[in-house]
Formats: sequence, structure tokens, C-alpha cells
Amino acid sequence: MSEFFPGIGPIQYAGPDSRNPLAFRYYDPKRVVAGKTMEEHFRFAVCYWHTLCWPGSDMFGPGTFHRHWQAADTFEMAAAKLDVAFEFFTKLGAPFFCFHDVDVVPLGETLREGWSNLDRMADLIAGKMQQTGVKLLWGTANLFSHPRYLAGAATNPDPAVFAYAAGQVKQVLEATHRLGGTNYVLWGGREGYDTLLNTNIGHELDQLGRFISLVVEHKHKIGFTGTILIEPKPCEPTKHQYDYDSAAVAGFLRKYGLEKEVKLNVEVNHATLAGHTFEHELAFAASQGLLGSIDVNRGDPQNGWDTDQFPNSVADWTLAVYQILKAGGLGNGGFNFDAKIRRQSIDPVDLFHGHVGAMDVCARALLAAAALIEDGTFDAFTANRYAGWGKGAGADMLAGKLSLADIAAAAADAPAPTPVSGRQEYLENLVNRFV
Ligand code: XUL
Ligand code: CO
Repeated sequence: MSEFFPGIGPIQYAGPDSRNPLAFRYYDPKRVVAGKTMEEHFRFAVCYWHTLCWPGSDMFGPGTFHRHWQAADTFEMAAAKLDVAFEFFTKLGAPFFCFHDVDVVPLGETLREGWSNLDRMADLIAGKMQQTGVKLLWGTANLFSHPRYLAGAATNPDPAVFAYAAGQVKQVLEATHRLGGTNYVLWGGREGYDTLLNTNIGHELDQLGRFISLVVEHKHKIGFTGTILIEPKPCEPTKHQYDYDSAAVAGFLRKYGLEKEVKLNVEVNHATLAGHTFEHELAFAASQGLLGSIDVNRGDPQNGWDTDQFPNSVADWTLAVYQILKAGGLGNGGFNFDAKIRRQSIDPVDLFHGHVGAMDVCARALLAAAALIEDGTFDAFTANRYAGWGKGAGADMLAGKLSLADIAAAAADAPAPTPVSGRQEYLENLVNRFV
């Protein structure tokens, strides 16, 4: 088997003074930070779709990368792509990967053909995983590219499309289980609508609730112990998507009684598109006990679409990793690079630059975030800000011991509350001491 990345890797930790663009300057897998190794904190995953499948196309032109396995959509080419994938994962030193069914194998003309192709491919994937020790962070079914899904999958007005999607998810969930995946992701690609003139929102939401309940039921039936994750995104490809953001998904899960069964896979650029910071989405998900895993990338502050670039701002990532540490980490989730190189980055080595730089950004951010927590100023400041709720009338109001009338009567004769500074500038300056 010939190498696709000759002369590259394995990528090693070389320390902050290294000038080698193909070495880690901060990501040192075995280094212990805040009680865990960096490897355990991140559980980095390479995504199959952008790194192995995307040919460098955009809506104005075809692929620019010209990779041999992209010449034909056959099982043989998918097997050639698998060789390249595992060469990349191992040379990079990524412990995990993620895939959609269509990324790893052609699904063919019928559901049955897709099942049998995926079964065959799962044998090959299992062999590669055993040989290399690379593990599966999550699998997912692509329920948005094929024209049958033009009006959604679970939320399609046609029940036959719902059934087809169910058949696809059943198969990929079982393959994920068989490959030891620690999560299964549902991104609602076209679960939304373009115009209300042809859409019944309430009906579509009930369909989606039913669909996800079926997935959860099947997970238990087959003994899959991984987590089912929904990945929020506000728009693109549809104008309005039901899984808009962490808050919308939290409400949806509660309505359909799924809040104990499903968590969130939060993605950076989806947060940006929803008008939030990534750390807001993380903190909100964590506050609801729903933080599961993350998709790592960045958007572009000027472009309003999903550019899926590799992250490169340590300052931004420090605030995100801070929230993840405060939430107690991601458990069996991980950091999946749902990011793609630019269309002009046509050399195979560019794939390494994207991932190596991003892993280093995350590692630097982890060091800074751990130092911020160790310093304790934020915790102390915030605890002090809410201190009134821990005693006296504050504690009684929160515990439900006082009625609205009791509270009003006490407030009527109390001294007027004194405004207190939020100290935002002081706190922002403090972050910069650690970045
Ligand atoms: C799309 C997106 C997907 C999901 C998996 O914006 O993020 O790649 O992560 O379907
Ligand atoms: Co994603």
C-alpha cells in the first residue's frame, strides 16, 4: 500500500520554541493539566467528510484537490479512501474519527444496497481500528444530501421519506455500536423549512420528536451505551431550522420527554450563525445538563455562512475551554474537527497544517483556562455576586418558602437596593493575563 502523505509524520510534540510547522508546540498528549492528560481532555477527532471527502468545490466551481479516490464513487475507491484516512489519523496522532454513512461508502440505489455496503465497509473499518488503535467518537447518517431529503428527513411531509431516514439511521446506529463509537449524532440538516406557505410547524416538530424517540428506543434495544447527540444549527441549508441553538433544543427535548436521553453536540460556527458566542452555547447547554460533545471550527466575522475554518484564536478558545472545564469536561464526548482547509490549499500537507495548528490552539487555550481556574478570581468574583441568595431572604425566596405577597411586604420597607459594578473591563483584562 503506497503512502498518500510520504515524508510526513508522525507529528510529535517539540515544545513552544520549535519552528517546525509539522510539530506540536503545545499539544503534548501525555502532559497532565487540571488532573487529566491533554489527550483525555480533548479526545480529538478528525472528521471524514471535510478531510477525506470534500474535493475543494464551491458553488461557483468544481473540486480543486484531485485525489485519486475521488475519481469514482465505488466501493473500491471508498476502500482506497479508508487507507488514506487511517494513514492521516495515525500520522497526525488523532485518537478518534467521526463519519457519515455516505462518507465511508456509496449507499447505492436502495436502502438494502446501502445496508449491505455499509456492513461490508464496517468490517474493513473495524480491521483498521484494531490495527491502529484509532477509535470512533461518533457516527451519523447523512439525511440531507440526497434529493429525497429536499423537504427534510424526519420532518418531511411524506411519511415514506421519514421511513427511509429511519432505515438509514437504524443501520448507522448499529454500525456505530459495532465499532465501539461513544456517541451517535443527529444533525437536522434540512429539518426546518423555507416558507410557511407550505409548512405545518407543529406537525413537523411532532414528527421530529417521534423520530428521535424511535432512535433512543432502538439504542436501548441494541444495548448501545453511547450518547445520542443533537447538533444545533439555526439555518443553512434551510432558512429556518428547528434545532436553532442550545436553548431551542433544550425546550424541544423537554416537550418530547427526551431530556434525560439526548445531549448536545455544540459547534462553534453554528453558535456564530445563531448570533451567540460559542461559550454562551456551551454554558447554556451545561446549565441544562446537556453538554455532550463539540464540533471545532470557526466562522468568518464578515461572511454569514458556514465557512467551517480551522480555529486559530487562543483568546477565543480560552473562553470556550474555560466553560468546558467548569462543566467538568465532555465525558465521553470529544473535540471533533468539523473544519475544512480553504479551496486554494490544494496540497495534502495543508490538511496537516490545519489540524496541527488547531490542536495547538486548543492546547494553549487549555493551559490558559486551567490557569484562570487555578487563579480563582472569576469564581470568587461570581460567587460574591450571588452571595445574597445563599442566606436569609434570598435563600428563602429561592427555596419557595415565601409567597409573592410575603416578598412584596418585606421589600416595601427594606432599604433601596444599591447598584454594584459588574467590573467587566477588569475581568476582561484578567483573561489577557493568562492567554
Ligand atoms: C453541518 C455540520 C455537519 C454535522 C454532521 O453544518 O456541522 O457536518 O456535524 O452531520
Ligand atoms: Co458539525
